[in-house]
Amino acid sequence: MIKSAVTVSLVEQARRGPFVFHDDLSSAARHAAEMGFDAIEVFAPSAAGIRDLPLAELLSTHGLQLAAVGTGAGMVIHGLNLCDPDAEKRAAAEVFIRDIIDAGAEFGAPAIIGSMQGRWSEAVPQQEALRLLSDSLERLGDHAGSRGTVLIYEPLNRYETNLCTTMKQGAELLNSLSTTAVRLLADLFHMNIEERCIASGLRDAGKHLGHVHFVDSNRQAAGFGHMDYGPIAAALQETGYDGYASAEAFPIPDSITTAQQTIDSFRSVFRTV
Ligand code: LER
Ligand code: MN
Repeated sequence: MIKSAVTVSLVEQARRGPFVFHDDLSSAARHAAEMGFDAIEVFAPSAAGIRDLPLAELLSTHGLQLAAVGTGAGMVIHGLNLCDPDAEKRAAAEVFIRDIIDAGAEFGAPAIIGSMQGRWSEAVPQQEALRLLSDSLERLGDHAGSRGTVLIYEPLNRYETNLCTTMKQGAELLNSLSTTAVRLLADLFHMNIEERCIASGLRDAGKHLGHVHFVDSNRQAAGFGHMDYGPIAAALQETGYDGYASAEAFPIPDSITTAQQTIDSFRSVFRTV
């Protein structure tokens, strides 16, 4: 059965980012639990930032799981990514992600690589960048596997990466790896921009699917845009997906309204099929 989650950002530099709750983990966890979410997804400044949180206590008090941890702070705070022309910066990006894999694994949660994948450029042409990304996914995937978890790779829309923008490209990339511990993240906002058909894109991801960012066409809460969720729920059910549908949406008009709208939509989309 698909489970519900809601995002919480603790990164000052991502204050305007698409996260439902910002800054206050304790209040976010309380609201998430009161509304009936199964889990929270945490976007923290670093691995140390995750370990400094009273996460174990909050999860236990509120009966929540940790759905996933983001790694994008490496990009937004330190400007790191896996396709940087500078080998030292690429290595630092990998260390940053590996540490977050370890911190998440302590709670059974996978880490997500989204913006940290970077992009190809004149300095690092397409084939070279894809090779760098594959090599990092091999190493980091194996590392996640050794910690009893998986690594989640997120294709992004064309304005945020030029590496993999569709689920088909993501699935091909994962098929080319020898590690079996990398999964795809289907973010419905990115898919709405890039896929010919969102349901077909989810079928392209198929067995590789490991996480879903549940959001509407305009990055607002599910139900506040023009996404057609019927075919999406049917495709997810067809692929046997039983991971999280995690709300990664702007807090418009505010966090609580966005979270409540999301859980209402989650119930009508996933609890009636
Ligand atoms: C990360 O999950 C993502 O989807 C990015 O577009 C957010 O900035
Ligand atoms: Mn996303």
